[in-house]
Amino acid sequence: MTTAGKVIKCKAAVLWELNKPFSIEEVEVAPPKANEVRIKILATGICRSDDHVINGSLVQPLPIILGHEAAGIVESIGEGVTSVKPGDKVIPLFNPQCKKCKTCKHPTGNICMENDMTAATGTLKEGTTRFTCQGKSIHHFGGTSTFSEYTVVDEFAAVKIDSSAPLEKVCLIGCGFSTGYGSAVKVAKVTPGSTCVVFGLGGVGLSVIIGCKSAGASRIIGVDINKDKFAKAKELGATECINPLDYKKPIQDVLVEMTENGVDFSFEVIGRLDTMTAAFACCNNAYGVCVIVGVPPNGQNLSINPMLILTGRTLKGAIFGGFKSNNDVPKLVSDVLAKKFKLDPLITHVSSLDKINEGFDMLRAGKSIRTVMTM
Ligand code: CND
Ligand code: ZN
Repeated sequence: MTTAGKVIKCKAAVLWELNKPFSIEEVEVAPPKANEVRIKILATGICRSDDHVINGSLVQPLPIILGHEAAGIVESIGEGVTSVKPGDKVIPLFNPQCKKCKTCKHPTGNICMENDMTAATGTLKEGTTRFTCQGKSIHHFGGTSTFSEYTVVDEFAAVKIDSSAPLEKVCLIGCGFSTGYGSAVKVAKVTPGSTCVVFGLGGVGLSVIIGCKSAGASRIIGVDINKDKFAKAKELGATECINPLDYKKPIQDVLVEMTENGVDFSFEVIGRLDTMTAAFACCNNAYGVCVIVGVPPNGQNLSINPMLILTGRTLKGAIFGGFKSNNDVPKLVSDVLAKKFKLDPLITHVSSLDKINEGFDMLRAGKSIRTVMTM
């Protein structure tokens, strides 16, 4: 029996209020309107950015269905959709690529002007939501909302991937892996023989390490206050790991001493102002490049002495590893299939949507890297 054109009732995790657990609810998912795609989500990862919404660091309209790191199969398409068809394997794109806006036409810019992160409306482009629960309209998150068995996205926010891709693994290409890997290879442009430091050894930080290693860095220093993260970081390419709590001096001073006047490339992959300041200060004064990857707390400012910039350091940042998502996501999936890199070490737990709150508790307790919920 086809579901196309009909409302689908399914399970979703709804966030009704900040700092509260998700409620597993039966939601109604309306059929896709013109230029929209309804997707059956088969696997979705838990990323710290979702948690930033729960704790208010990343401001979004409530109630909302979070989740932005996923893979699924197209269930039905709205009028005018040409890039995907029912049955295609797809990855939803929280940082979409419409290919028509000024940013998409720029050779490197990747914050498509159709994105719903920078000024979140919580709706699709048409201006309304496709989710209803208990008679209330529920917002979309980043145009993806993957903590639901079915979701609807704008056509520009879904991309077809290889039909043989294992969805329970490549879902990480929807955010964590691509963000970290791209931050190293595409944003920082890590060079062979260089020294890198990565602050924060979660799923995104470890993916930065994978990128630094593949770019030929000879020294990769991991920094984390949770030493349980060190073994995996070393397995993936960190040459040494340090814990700021083991030193009396500020960690940037320790790093500058360890590396003879600072590192070539530093990455902040936590989302804190103090570690952003440290990451910037520990890169070489003449040519160091610092990349901000972590999502900072809402409405706060960094205070930086301009002298740090004047001598030649570069401070930059990127969403989604600087990748143009529609172009690059299918290639990254093919790279996984070609065994260019492995996603398995990043997946520490496989779970289900019913256990979403336990999954977030594990992330907060520092006990998981990525939990992938399969449906
Ligand atoms: P996760 O929580 O798994 O990792 C963060 C790591 O930082 C943990 O291992 C912590 O122990 C460590 N940590 C916390 N505080 C400190 C500290 N003071 N000093 C040193 N280490 C510390 O998070 P994740 O890997 O999922 O995400 C990391 C950040 O990246 C987070 O801010 C998330 O929102 C952001 C992000 C950005 C983008 C993007 O497009 N730029 C995409 N996804 C996630
Ligand atoms: Zn993310």
